[in-house]
Amino acid sequence: MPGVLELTYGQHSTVYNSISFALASMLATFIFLLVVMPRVLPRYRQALAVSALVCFVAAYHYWRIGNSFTDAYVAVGDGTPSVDGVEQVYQLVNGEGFNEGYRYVDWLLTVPLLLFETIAVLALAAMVRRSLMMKLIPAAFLMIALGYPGELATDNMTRGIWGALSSIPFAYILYVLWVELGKSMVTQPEQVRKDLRGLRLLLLATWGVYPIAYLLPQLGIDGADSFVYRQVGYSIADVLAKCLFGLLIYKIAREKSFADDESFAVQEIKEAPSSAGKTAS
Ligand SMILES: *C/C=C(C)/C=C/C=C(C)/C=C/C1=C(C)CCCC1(C)C
Repeated sequence: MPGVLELTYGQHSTVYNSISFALASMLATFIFLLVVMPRVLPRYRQALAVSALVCFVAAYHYWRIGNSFTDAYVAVGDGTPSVDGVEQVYQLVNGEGFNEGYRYVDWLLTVPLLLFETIAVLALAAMVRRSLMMKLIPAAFLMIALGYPGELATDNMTRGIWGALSSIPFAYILYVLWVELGKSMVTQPEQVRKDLRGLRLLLLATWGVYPIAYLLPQLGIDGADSFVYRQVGYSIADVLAKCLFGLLIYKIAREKSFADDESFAVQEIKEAPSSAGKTAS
């Protein structure tokens, strides 16, 4: 799949920088989540560990995506934005082009893990958790597998059909999560309930970016612009859906740790340095 044949200097750096930003965010969040793991009760550590894993897997793939991008497009000229008044361009040099496959492999791994961490932080009964995962994971696989052929397609018709098919399991996942998070909110302390509401909105808002970025050609944005917006859209959505989401999972896990076990809060205050007292956030 040759893809876009030429990028301007500005387009090239926009994509390059968004990939680099995503890679840095994933690595930083990965380390942060590992470091703060002891700050929640053991029953919530699995959610943080999985969240950290998501960021690690995504960081690895962003590194591969970055390499694929710099290998695929090479500057024509001496590397400055403008050569003899003519704007520098980057041209596709190899037949295989930029490999969009890394993103799909990444989603195939990270989307089920994100669903898992969301369910894990709720600390539901084992039976409920199991039945939820049995619904959500196959739907996630189906959503991504059905999207991929359309991503490779060069005509809008084929892209649209696969996109529409992929949207069916997508809608199902959002529906199940929305209802299930709603149900579990009833039994949560006030602050946790607020954060779960935020988590649900963040999920809806960020996951919604993917199909929009995918369907840009259908919305009349074509060629290199469509490629650039899509790469930036996917990258920003990934940072919000994995890093920010992971931080929110941590916040909820911490609040639930305090709510579940008073002695946990007391112990934290004792261990804190002199300015204790207001350590509970
Ligand atoms: C960390 C990565 C995440 C959360 C990826 C999520 C990806 C999606 C929700 C993708 C959805 C798609 C559709 C609903 C239709 C078009 C094809 C996809 C795969 C882009």
